[in-house]
Amino acid sequence: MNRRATFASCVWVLAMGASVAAQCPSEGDCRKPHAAPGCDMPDCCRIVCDANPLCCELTWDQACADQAIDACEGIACPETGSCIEAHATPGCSEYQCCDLVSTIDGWCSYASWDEICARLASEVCGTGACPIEVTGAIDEGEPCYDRLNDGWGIGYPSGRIAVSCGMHMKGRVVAGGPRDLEWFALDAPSRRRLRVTLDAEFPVELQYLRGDSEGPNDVKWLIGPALCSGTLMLNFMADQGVSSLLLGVGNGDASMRNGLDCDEIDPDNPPLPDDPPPLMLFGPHWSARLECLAIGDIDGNGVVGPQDLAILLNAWGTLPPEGAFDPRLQDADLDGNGVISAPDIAILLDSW
Ligand SMILES: [Ca+2]
Ligand SMILES: [Ca+2]
Ligand SMILES: [Ca+2]
Ligand SMILES: [Ca+2]
Repeated sequence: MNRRATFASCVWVLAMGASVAAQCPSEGDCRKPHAAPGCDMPDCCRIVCDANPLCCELTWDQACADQAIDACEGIACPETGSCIEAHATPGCSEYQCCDLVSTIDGWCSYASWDEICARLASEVCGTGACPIEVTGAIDEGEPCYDRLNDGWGIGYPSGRIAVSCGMHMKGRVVAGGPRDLEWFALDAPSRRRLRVTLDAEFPVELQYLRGDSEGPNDVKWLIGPALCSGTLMLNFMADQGVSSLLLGVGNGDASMRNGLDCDEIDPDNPPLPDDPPPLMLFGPHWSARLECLAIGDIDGNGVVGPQDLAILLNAWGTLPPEGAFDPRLQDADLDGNGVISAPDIAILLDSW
């Protein structure tokens, strides 16, 4: 994750050519002269030919190659190397996949196609949009250009969606521009068990955050089911006090900060006629149901009974270290002290 922090400070703008030459892409390495016009890296080819049309009309001579080396630094699609295998060089061999992954994570075409890039490629390349239909839900009421429900982000007013048992909400997450997160307030006077049922058109990053705006905060888990993998249903314990469920775009490796621009016009900042269309690699819509379960209903079947007791006894002892990140491993720890022991049985029997 450290590489991203380093990368975040290197900002560059990729200028996309306004007109597209007929020969982009064509055969031939953009960085080497060849007889035929055009070259094999679509974005680079367009940039060079926009500046020097002869490169696409006549021949890709030394001047075109020099210009490519100069103008296309950081463009590495396509390049050698499988998109779904890590390699030391930037870019990969399938243009569409390379372009998609690099749009989400610029590191992949800038520094190296590492394991994170390869995993991202396996997850998103070749997967189309998976639109969801949501009926009967309350809209979060957050226009993409406003941050009404974004927790305690710096520079935005604090905002969270107040959660009630049985609530069904819908909304949109945008990842382009200032990153959008949806914050659900789970604040409660005592530890309790909840179920979230989630559908989303984007790869889901879900976190449980303990603590208030003053901190200290503690992100307990992060789960990223694959894109278009269907409905996610998760039972989990929410601690006593202030805590929040955070929904954003990302996967187990990282948050995604690009690829979902707003799909509505900002009245205060309308686009210019020549502006590119919004970048929508996935759909931005989500739907979330929140239900309250009995605290002893470990298997979430609606009753507290012998099966729940059996799960608790099977999990007896100290929680595994992964429990700090995956709340499902804490299901039987009803009092939240990190150990599954007699007091948890007492709580379970109390809610029998
Ligand atoms: Ca939103
Ligand atoms: Ca939000
Ligand atoms: Ca049960
Ligand atoms: Ca316990």
